[in-house]
Amino acid sequence: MKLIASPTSPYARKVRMVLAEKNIPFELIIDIPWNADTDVPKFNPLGKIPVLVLEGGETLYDSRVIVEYLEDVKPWPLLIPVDAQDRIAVKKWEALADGVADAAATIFLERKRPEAQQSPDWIARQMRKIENGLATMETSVAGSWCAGEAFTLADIAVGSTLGYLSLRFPEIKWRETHARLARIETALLQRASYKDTTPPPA
Ligand SMILES: N[C@@H](CCC(=O)N[C@@H](CS)C(=O)NCC(=O)O)C(=O)O
Repeated sequence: MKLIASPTSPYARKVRMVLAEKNIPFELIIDIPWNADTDVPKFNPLGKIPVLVLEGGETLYDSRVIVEYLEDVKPWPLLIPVDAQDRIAVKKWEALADGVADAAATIFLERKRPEAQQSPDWIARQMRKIENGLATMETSVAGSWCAGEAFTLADIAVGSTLGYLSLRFPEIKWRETHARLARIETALLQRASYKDTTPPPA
């Protein structure tokens, strides 16, 4: 299978980490969806990465669908709990982490526009999502890992988003203000799946 991704996308990093944790072989195709010559719309009508291309040519998106698919294909190591309540808790973590990444990516794009066209109110609204999201994550950490004592997709999603914040918003010193999240990231840094998917410096 092939994964179409960019090196900096937190959503693609989430999928790459799941593939690495499950030791599933894949070919990484780097394609930046913002480039004029991108092929991403040929694989995803929404023009977004990540896209997983299966052996028969079928394409899967978005990252949440892809990680569900990978869990089905190779359930071990288990990253999404089987128990319904635990499963929903982990998926909620994923939604929160992805939502913070969405807000961060929105600000990143807004700041690329000519200064006169940028909306400070819009940026402030997105920044509140980041701050509130981080605060909720911090108080929700339930044990050694985000969702309790087991390493799950929750930690992968949170780590991908924290890594993206460090890349694009180094001024948000989340490590200094969110001790539990800092502890989670320190633990993630022990794992090859996280270390090997570190985005290149901005
Ligand atoms: N919800 C999607 C978000 C994917 C996404 O927004 N990817 C960005 C890159 S980080 C993208 O491809 N943007 C291109 C565009 O919006 O046209 C997922 O989880 O896969």
